[in-house]
Amino acid sequence: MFNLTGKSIFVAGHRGMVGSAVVRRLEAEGLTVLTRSRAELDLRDQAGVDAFMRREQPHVVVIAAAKVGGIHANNTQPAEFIYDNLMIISNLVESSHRSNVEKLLFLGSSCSYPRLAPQPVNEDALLTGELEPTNEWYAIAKIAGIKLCQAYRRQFGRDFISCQPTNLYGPNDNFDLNTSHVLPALLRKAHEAKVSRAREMVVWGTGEPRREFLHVDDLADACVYLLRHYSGEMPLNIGWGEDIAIADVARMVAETVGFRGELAFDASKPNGTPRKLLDTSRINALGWRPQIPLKEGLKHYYGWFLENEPIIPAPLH
Ligand code: GFB
Repeated sequence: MFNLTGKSIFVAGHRGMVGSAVVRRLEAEGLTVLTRSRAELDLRDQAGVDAFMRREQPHVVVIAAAKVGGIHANNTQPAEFIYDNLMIISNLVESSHRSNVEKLLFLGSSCSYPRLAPQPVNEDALLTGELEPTNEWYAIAKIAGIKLCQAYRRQFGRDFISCQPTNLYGPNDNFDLNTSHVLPALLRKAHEAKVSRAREMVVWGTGEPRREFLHVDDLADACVYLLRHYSGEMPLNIGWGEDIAIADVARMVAETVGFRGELAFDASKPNGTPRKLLDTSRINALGWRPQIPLKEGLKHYYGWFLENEPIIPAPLH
């Protein structure tokens, strides 16, 4: 077991949904967390990252920083998705090595697996087939991150580990309809449709693709668990264990919000990968399980949205 007590833990990306959840989780235990905003430290700048790491000498690094977005953002900003992510990951891994970081956790993504991998997707499926074209740029950067951790383990004996989270939702999510993932988009659309008494709300694609959703607080719990209990090359899957069709999750969101109108499917929008359910037997065998069922998670999610609506940026139509 790796002891986190008394260690300085740098959480890269602490303003995002994932990073902020990891910080909440660590601080709840009274652990020492180090953060830097984007204005203070551009993670794409190797010299800046290196100087920061040499100065601060964190013992532990969690790479939750990433250029992220939903299917439309991934599909339309390929250069930023590949470049920003490659730079962030490479800079942090190399600087962590130079600064003798004791433990590093890199967060990959379930979209790194082949588009048509057998379901539920086992960790061994990585690099066995073609990627989903709408997010291959992001996926390739995430695969590079996994490979960097493995390479620094092999060549320099570094305790750098990685994990593969499924689709996530929770506080500090991105609710911009052009760049968000499906759940924040559906939540916002259902809420706005309810408030404006609209007859219908639009759901992208056919509604047939299936996705698995994990509350970000469960993910943060898994990250801390892995920091303490895992040391190996294999990037471990983190998921809920069940998936749901987009049409069904849209109905669930509408019910949570109290929108009683119709769903209108816009088939001109991409479906993306048909199914993406992770096999979590490896992390389960290590002793970790998620706690927040989707229905309960959605209630809290909507509560957070209502409380924070005034500070959530308006959608770009
Ligand atoms: O969450 P999402 O954008 O990304 O979309 P992916 C999931 C599914 O929901 C797709 C449908 O089939 C979308 O067509 N969908 C329905 C919507 N309505 C909406 C909507 O209003 N907005 C959005 N965004 N989708 C992403 C990857 O894939 O998953 C990233 O592109 C990353 O790289 C992330 O891996 C976790 O699940 O398809």
